[in-house]
Amino acid sequence: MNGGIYWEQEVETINKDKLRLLQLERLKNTLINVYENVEFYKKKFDEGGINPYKFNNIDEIQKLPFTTKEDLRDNYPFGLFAKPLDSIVRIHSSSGTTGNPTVVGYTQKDISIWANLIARDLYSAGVRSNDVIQNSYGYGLFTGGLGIHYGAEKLGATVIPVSGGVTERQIKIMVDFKSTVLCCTPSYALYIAEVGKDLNVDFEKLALRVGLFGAEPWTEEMRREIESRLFIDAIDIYGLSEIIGPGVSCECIYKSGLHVAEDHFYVEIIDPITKKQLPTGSQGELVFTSLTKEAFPLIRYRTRDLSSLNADVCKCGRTHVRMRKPMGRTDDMLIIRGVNVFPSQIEEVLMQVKEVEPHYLIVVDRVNYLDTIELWVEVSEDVFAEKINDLEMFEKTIESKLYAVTGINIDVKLKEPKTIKRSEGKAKRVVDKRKGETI
Ligand code: DLL
Repeated sequence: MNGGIYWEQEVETINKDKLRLLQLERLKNTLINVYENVEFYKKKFDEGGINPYKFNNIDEIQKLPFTTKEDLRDNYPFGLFAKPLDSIVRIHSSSGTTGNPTVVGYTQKDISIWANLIARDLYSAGVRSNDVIQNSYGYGLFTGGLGIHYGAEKLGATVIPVSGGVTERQIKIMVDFKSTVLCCTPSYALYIAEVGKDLNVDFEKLALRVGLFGAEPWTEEMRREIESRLFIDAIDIYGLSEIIGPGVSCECIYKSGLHVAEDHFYVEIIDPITKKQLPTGSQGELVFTSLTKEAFPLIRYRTRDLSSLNADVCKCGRTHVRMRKPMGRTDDMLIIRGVNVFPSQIEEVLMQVKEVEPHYLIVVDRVNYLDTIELWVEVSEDVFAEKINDLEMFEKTIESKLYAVTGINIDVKLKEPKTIKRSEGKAKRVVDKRKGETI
């Protein structure tokens, strides 16, 4: 099965026609599964005049109804499960910000497909069975910890199930156990780098050589920061609990888009307003249909994540479509005095300013009926000591760079080193006081 550059060469390099046939077969089974076992879909299909037994053309997927996060919440906790609880072997859940949490379930077969997908991702990122994987994603209801764990074992690598947090211990383990691979959120990777530096760890001399980072948006600039601080290759891995968890897509060593596991998930990009499918290459909202999931199959799930697709064959030879690094979620978009801005646009600008640290917080408020936006960012220690008098001018310089990219006036507040809260999991980059959020 392995030994070369692919974990499963045949399916990773499958030609498009064969892939479409495979997807159609699997989609047909999925449609019948949801029609027969999930009341919600039976009702939707009947209302829409969809006969799952006669579905014969993959392009007709566009006629199928969407599934949204609200549908999941309305059917909390097990209403969308297509299998009875006695064949479900695992449950995960993600809390989100409002309403009921999202609950997802897996059969034994689902778990084994998921583990294989993660093994495939790790392999494509250059990880092998002789690697030592420090898994610093949180273990528990979050899919990151256990998802990566089972895949790493499937690959035959050595897994250290350290979970997130207790950062000094992370560093000690990394040094003593000679971890070669780090898996965690990109913001936590930066925090690990910072704590390591304070402890005088020379990352260049460590065995660590690659990281698989995901679960939150991160820019190319952030990648460069992580790579240069930890002396590793930083690979992007994407996924969401609703679809499976991590492993929906992942970069290969060429880091030029994330290969979607198209043999298990059918991907579309839609315009979030008109809900129409967009041609390959356009930016829009990612929509996934699971093709092999037994316990929790979803049809046309609207992720709210924004990206675009590239159908060209990658340099690595894999044929599965690649998605661009997600730039954020539709619901992350801030509307400031009528202008739309994404936190990732702000991050991109910020990471190019070498005197500041990659730790920031965006604070949005409304004062006298007018939106205000502040960007809190830490200056690096030497700059803080040296240029304490020039800080105001420095703030103005960053403000004009931000204006050039976003078109809005962002009030930059330089903060003393190590004063902005660090994250051990998903970073919270925005505090929107207009919504009653507090710092
Ligand atoms: O975050 C699964 C995961 C774990 C992915 C570990 C990668 C690594 P949820 O908690 O359900 O699942 O959150 C899913 O996180 O819809 C995106 O908005 C965001 N997200 C996940 N990966 C990326 C990424 C896990 N690589 C939500 N880039 C998704 C940008 C990401 N956003």
